[in-house]
Amino acid sequence: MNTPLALNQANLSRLPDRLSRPTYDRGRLTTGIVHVGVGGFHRSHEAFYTDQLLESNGLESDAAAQWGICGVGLRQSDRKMATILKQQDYLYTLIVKHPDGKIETRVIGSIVDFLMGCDDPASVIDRMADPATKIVSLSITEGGYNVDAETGEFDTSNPDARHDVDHPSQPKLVFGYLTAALRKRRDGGLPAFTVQSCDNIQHNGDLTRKMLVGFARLQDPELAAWIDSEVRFPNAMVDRITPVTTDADIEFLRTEFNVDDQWPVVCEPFCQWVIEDHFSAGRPDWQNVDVQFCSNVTPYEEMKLRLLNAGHSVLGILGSVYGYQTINECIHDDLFRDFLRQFFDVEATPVLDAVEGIDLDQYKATLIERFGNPNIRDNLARICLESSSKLPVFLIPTIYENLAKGGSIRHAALVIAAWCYYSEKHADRHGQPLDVTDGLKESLHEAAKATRDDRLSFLRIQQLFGDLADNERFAQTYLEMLDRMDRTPDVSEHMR
Ligand code: CS2
Repeated sequence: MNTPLALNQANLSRLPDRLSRPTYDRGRLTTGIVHVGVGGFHRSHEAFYTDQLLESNGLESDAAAQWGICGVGLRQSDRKMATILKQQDYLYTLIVKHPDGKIETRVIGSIVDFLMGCDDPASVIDRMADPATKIVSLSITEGGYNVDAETGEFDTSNPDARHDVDHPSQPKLVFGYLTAALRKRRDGGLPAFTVQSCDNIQHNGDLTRKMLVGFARLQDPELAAWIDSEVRFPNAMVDRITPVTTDADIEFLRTEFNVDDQWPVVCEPFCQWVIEDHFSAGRPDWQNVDVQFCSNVTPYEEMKLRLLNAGHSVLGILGSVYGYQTINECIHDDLFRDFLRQFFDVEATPVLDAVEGIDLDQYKATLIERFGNPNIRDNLARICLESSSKLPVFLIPTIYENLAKGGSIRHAALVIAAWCYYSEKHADRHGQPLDVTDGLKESLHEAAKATRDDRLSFLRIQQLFGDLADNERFAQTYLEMLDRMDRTPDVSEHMR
């Protein structure tokens, strides 16, 4: 075999024809979008949609060419992405894997630059403040919003937040960057950009506004008021399952296409983005490539968070303790699949608002099909990553609403009891160690260990569960599940 062709701009025209690639002139693109948090998800979603748009309009006008994306990493952990993308002229391959084995591949060209905030904060602030920038979008994970779990306000106890208040030009958190850039824009008489959250959080735009204004107020109340009135924060629901890239994916591109892409992205065919149409300074014509715009995204968000994401967590925790590795493995076990469907039907759906134009039965059936895609092999370790930021958003609201309405809570209670086991043992039921990554790993572990003497200690972690421990019905059901887990950690016994 020939030496693989490095993926970069100069080699684009030498790629095999079977590998789809940008035919638009990337050299004409300017940065209209600055995106903080370039991981797999951004590259399979916003960058994908934007690439589709650029491809579909062929850059016939200068207006179309204004929507290139500049990626931003704020931390050292973004270094690998920065280095690889730069080497590849910001090109990468999207590998879309269908359940029947069909694979579609495309080189995505919408990212045109990348900046590292920890190397040079001014370069990021200046780029955000540049008149060409119209949107700053974020995928910074549920935990990145710096919410004080007790008050729901901006968490001022975070040392990085305190640092940022006193060092406006050397920020560490995204809110420090946004504030510094918006200050420059206001002082320069420029309009504000839109801040577009792409994270799995209910009312992600409203939350971003609250956190950003909350931070800015600590620094400069007048600026905070300007941000509050000038910046638009559209709420949005984002969806595409994007597992972690493996060496086999890199190898696949080498053998299939003789191309050397150091960090391709794998994803499922399904893709959805529903956005409230409020933008401060214009937006790409994403509606031309199937992005949905609406006036109120709440029902879509709720449906996705409480079915898809909660469903992932249900399988993630139970499956990890059972000893499974991937979501599709769980779905191919009838017991797990039926348990998930029951959780959907009996606990999640009864407390969901109807979504106009969506048949929930169909949506749930599609989710089970998507989860079962044997070629996606989404790792349970990815799903369980930072569960302490996820469950309060994905699962706990469903429990509270069922308690208020007298609905079922048994499935959710088992998941929490299994999470307690997982947090104590960091191992599956056979004693095989599990790779647990969670900002609260230590406190979860301590609280889970303490259940030996104080059965409710885990459930009393208030920042996760609120006052669930004081709810008699919930506490009773949870204790029953905990006793069962003590009898045997074989969760399948408790799922029947
Ligand atoms: C997952 C999500 O992280 C998780 O827990 O549920 O990453 C999920 O795959 C995406 O939201 C799908 O759109």
